[in-house]
Amino acid sequence: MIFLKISLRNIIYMIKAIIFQIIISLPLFGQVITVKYGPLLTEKRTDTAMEKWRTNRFGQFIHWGLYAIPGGEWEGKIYTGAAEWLPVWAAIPSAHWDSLQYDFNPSRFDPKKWAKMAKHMGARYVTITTKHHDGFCLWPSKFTEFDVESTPYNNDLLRPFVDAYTEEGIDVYFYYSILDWHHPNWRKEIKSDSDQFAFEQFKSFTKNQLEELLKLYPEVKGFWFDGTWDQSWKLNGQFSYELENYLKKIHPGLIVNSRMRADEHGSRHRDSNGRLMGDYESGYERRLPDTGDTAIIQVDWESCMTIPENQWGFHKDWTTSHVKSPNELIEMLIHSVSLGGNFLLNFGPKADGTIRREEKRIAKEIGQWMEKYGEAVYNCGHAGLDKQDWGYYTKPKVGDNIYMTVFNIPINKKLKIRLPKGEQINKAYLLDRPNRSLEIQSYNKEISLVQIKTRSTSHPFVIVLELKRKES
Ligand code: LM5
Repeated sequence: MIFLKISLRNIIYMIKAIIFQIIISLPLFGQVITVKYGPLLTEKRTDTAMEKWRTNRFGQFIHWGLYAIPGGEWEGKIYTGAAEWLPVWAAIPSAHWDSLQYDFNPSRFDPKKWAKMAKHMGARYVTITTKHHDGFCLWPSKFTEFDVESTPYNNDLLRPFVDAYTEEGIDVYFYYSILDWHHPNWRKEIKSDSDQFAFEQFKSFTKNQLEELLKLYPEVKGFWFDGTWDQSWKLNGQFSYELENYLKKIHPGLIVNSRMRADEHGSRHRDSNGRLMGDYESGYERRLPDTGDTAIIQVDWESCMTIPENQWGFHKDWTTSHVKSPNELIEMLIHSVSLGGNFLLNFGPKADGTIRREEKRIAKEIGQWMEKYGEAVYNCGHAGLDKQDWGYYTKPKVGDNIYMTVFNIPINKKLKIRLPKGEQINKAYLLDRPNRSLEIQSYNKEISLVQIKTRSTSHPFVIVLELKRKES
């Protein structure tokens, strides 16, 4: 008995000691680390260029390059991994892969058609791969021969592309991968002085190309950097800081994603103190923040999404994964907007310059929806209300209305709303039927119910909610 008592006491003592240890070490977690090469700016940007980025909300991503030629197939074998990573999946030597440039001849490339399609889809910006991991450049670059100029096409693709989209009023952004499987001086890791020397050359090459892009296409609104996860780049936090600073100096208003940056301690996206670097968080690749993660609204962010599970560049076989439906994609768009983010939907054009039938159909269906309900997307953000199971709230930057985009119609046709204290519903109506008010029921002090009639379940729809302060 005595033995048991002592050991129980000992256990309690040990637990107390552990708790004490945790408590005294807590300030350590909150300790501020000195960071010299962190964010250029610690607040959200408030300039007009960034405001425009925020109002756009819906963008088109385009992955186009040599990988569109094999389209995921090499020597008779289909590789189900991402088409733009094919040289890795099929272990293709760089020289062999690079020779694809002699087959690159997109004779049916008509950027005006692309731009019209994007416009009809409702995209307000476009982000195109100027250089992906394989190093092939879609523009005629002075700094490499591995570019569109050295293909049978022998023409600048980017100039007519920028013109066509600009003509449609769509903002143009450039995707640029730092990582480079082609360049002799690129290094994944710095292991020796000679690696260090090579990488210094590579850094100049990178800076030169970016400067060249800004000079050739001054309309561009920003860069979407990728391929920055390797040790070599993480060791160069100061360089990425200075590069961001420099690019913004020579091109005022330039918008840069968080993926570009590391601080001098190698911390990426966010510095060692958790502060966002770059102008918006771009870590949401093929995923979205949870609907409950409302803390994300403190920063600008964007999610980029593929239509199949994981294909960015053109892949000829779309049967090996779930291909998202227009409604699923619309839901992801609204989900993003409801948390104050942008949604960048990817397209992978074919090697001949045309867009595959499935993507055209999806773009068209999303466009028909956007035509009707885009009001709930553009210039909208988080509404500050608790999410309910029927769908998502979004709120425009100007005005007091709130939009409810309904994806799931409850069996009782009553849409539950939990209002903040002191608020009540003034009116609710369908966005496409503004003259007919919907019936509101009060369930209790906080919860109201919007009664809807039968409505086709084939497409999500939008209800406008007008709130007013309760008279006290
Ligand atoms: C992302 C993060 C760490 C390792 C691998 C990946 C996969 N993603 C990519 O390499 C490229 N980013 C996408 C936007 C697309 O370009 C894809 O190829």
